[in-house]
Amino acid sequence: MKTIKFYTLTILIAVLFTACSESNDDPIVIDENPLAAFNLLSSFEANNHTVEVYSKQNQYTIGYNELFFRIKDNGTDSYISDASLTMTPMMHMEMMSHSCPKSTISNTKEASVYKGFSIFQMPGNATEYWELGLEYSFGGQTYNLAERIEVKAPADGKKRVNVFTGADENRYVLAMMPMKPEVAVNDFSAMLFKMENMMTFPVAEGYTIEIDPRMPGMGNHSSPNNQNLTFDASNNMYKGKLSLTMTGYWKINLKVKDASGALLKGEDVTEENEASSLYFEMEF
Ligand SMILES: [Cu+2]
Repeated sequence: MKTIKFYTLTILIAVLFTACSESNDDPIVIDENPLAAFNLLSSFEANNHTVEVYSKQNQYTIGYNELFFRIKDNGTDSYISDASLTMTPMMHMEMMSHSCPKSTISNTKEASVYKGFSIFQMPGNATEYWELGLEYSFGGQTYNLAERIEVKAPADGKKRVNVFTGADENRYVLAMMPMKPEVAVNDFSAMLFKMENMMTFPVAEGYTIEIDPRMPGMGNHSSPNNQNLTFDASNNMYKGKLSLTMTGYWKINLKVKDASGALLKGEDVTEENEASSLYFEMEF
């Protein structure tokens, strides 16, 4: 969103600048794509429309993916405003199919740009693949498409999503929110979903996610002033503070407790146990 706003501002400044400078004969090229700063991940042809999917990332990645959508009417070559969209990512595995945690798709300040997120739990492979289903409506009509997408492990191989069975026998998906780690006490957030069935992943509310960041390469030392992640109902996220005292490889050991304080998954880091079975990783 910030990038979109920034982009609108850039156009405005460009227009103002053109208006004020008479001596400049060079044509000012203004790219009209409000998503020009993002990566085009997919361009689906269906129903005489082109549906484009953009992301800050350059691939569909395991973990949290913020996605932006545009729908072009191929007949008029114009982008559709005020459409409503829903997405259904499906992974077709050899023995079964399942979806993943995902958001509704909402409008942005750009009338022809829509956004949402999807949290892929696993990558595709040679025989098992993800398909992105989209249903969209405008002008009183509803259209559908479903196209294969490539979901890959992140280029750095770091773990940003955990799928686990809790002590309550429920299945959960825990995803780290994207962040730029710094040597500082960082804002740190995650999303936690309960797997109700293969298709339904409601937000798990009111839990606690305890964090214990460690540097395994340096005697497994920790850091001071961390804050466990607690639920923020305003955006369905778990928020806390992650203290990183130096650059390098960090393992963020995790413990998830339910609303009553009962431990669902994860272990303490001790002399005998160097890591929790539940963790995120980062290196910077
Ligand atoms: Cu799968």
